[in-house]
Formats: sequence, C-alpha cells, structure tokens
Amino acid sequence: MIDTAKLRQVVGELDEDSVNEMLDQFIASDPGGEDARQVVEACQQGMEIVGNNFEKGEYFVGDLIFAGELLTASIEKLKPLLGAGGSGNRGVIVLGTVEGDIHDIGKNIFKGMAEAAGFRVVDIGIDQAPAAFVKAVRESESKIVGLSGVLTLSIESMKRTIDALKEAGLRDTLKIAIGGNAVNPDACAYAGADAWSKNAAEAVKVCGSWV
Ligand code: B12
Repeated sequence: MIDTAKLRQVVGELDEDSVNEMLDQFIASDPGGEDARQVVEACQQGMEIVGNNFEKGEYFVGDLIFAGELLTASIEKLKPLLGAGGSGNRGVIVLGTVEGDIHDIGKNIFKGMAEAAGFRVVDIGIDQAPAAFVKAVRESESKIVGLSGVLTLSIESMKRTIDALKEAGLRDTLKIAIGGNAVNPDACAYAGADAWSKNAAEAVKVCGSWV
C-alpha cells in the first residue's frame, strides 16, 4: 500500500514527479478499490495543504490552477480502480456545481463513484443556476440531486437551488445531498438538504440507502 502521509505531502508541495511516481507504483501493485479510495482521500488532504498555503499567501492562483490539473490527472489515473461504467439501474442523480462556483474535481470524483455504484448521473456541469437544476430534474425524472460547491458563498447558492426546487413543486419527491469543502451540518440545515458529505464514497452509500 502507498504511504498516504507522503502522498498527501507531495500533493501539497505540488511535486508532480513524486506524485506520478507514487501513483504509478501504486497502480502497478494491482490494488483494490478500497485502497484506491484511500489514495483519493490522501490527494484530497493534499489539496487542503495547497488551500492553506494559498490562504497564507505562499501559493498564488497559478498554483491553484496547477493543483487542479495535477489532481484531475491523478484521478484519471485512478479511475479504472475506482470502478467505472456501472449498470445505471439504481436510479438517476442530477449533479452539478452550484452557481458562482467553478470547482469540479470533487464533483467529478462523486460522479465516478456514483456511476460505479450503479447510478446514472446527469452531470449539468459547473456554475449552474437554480433553474438549470429544476430543468434537469424535470427532464430526467430524477429522485436524487447532488449539489457540489467548495466556496463558502456556495452555501447560499445551494439554498437558492433547493428553494427553487421547492417552488417548482419538486422538493417533496426528491432527496438532496450537498458536498464539497464548504459543507457541514449547519450548512445542510440552512440550505434545506437531506444529507451532506465531504467524502464521495460515503455519500454514494447514503444515496444507495435512498433507493
Ligand atoms: C484546485 C482549486 C481551484 C481550481 C479548481 C479547478 C477545478 N477544476 O475544480 C481553480 C484554480 C479553478 C480554483 C479557483 C478558485 N479558487 Co480554489 N481551490 C482549489 C483547491 C486547492 C482544491 C479544491 C479541490 O479540488 N479539492 C479536492 C476535492 C477532491 O475535494 P472536494 O471538492 O471537497 O470534493 C470531495 C468531497 O467534498 C465530496 N464532494 C464534492 N462534491 C460533491 C457533491 C456531492 C453531491 C457529494 C455528495 C459529495 C461531493 O467528494 C469529493 C471526494 O471525496 C481548494 C483548497 C481546498 N482545501 O479545497 C481551493 C479553494 C476552494 N479555492 C478558493 C478560492 C478562494 C478560489 C478562487 C476565488 C481564487 C481566485 N482568487 O480566483 C477561485 C474561485 C473561482 C470560482 N468562482 O469558483 C478557496 C475558497 C475559500 C472560501 N472559503 O470560499 C479555497 C478553499 C482555497 C483557500 N483555502 O483559500 N481553485
């Protein structure tokens, strides 16, 4: 198994060569899905280091961009281990990053894991207005909605989105999960969601309990 503390550190340091070397060795060892999920978690923790360094003024927006590219490429490598191309017969999840927020790495990880668990995911993309979620739910007849957002401001967008689903008369037949760096129990209650998670694998289990 990979040294997750070391991986967290090299992701945080944006040391691309070491990240690639560690991931390539890990993949060559023919690991299982659970190990791969722990590796994703370590990468996620590495991004926290990146975020902290950005807040301290040690990293700049260019570093965030590079971090995003590094993580996206890492997840691509790990995808086959996380399971892909599920049956789609467990129901439909409408998923998107809420208005004002363009972060999508966590959303894409959740999407991959949900598909692997047998859901069909209608991914409407980033920076999506409440009306876009309402339209997608109507068109797909989905019973689950996933709202992603990592900015503190995104909690307001999540609330606006859920309010719009209520106004459209769709809320009572829906389960709504919110996810991303900014979510917590208070945000979940404030936005009016049914569940919150910072861990895609756990969130997929919750969705499974809803169908
Ligand atoms: C990479 C990154 C970027 C990249 C994003 C690239 C991309 N394609 O997504 C770029 C460079 C574009 C970017 C831009 C900005 N960023 Co930025 N970014 C980050 C960084 C370093 C990592 C985010 C990330 O990918 N994390 C890893 C993923 C895997 O974690 P995750 O999103 O939490 O997802 C997991 C779970 O939460 C869950 N999950 C996610 N979605 C969902 C959905 C559902 C339904 C469920 C159930 C679960 C779930 O599953 C995932 C896997 O377990 C964070 C730091 C941090 N600590 O997060 C800052 C951070 C989020 N960014 C920040 C800022 C300030 C910005 C900018 C404003 C910078 C600027 N001045 O321009 C812009 C914002 C633009 C906008 N309007 O959105 C701040 C936000 C501060 C705040 N409190 O609001 C952070 C926290 C950095 C910091 N500490 O200051 N950023």
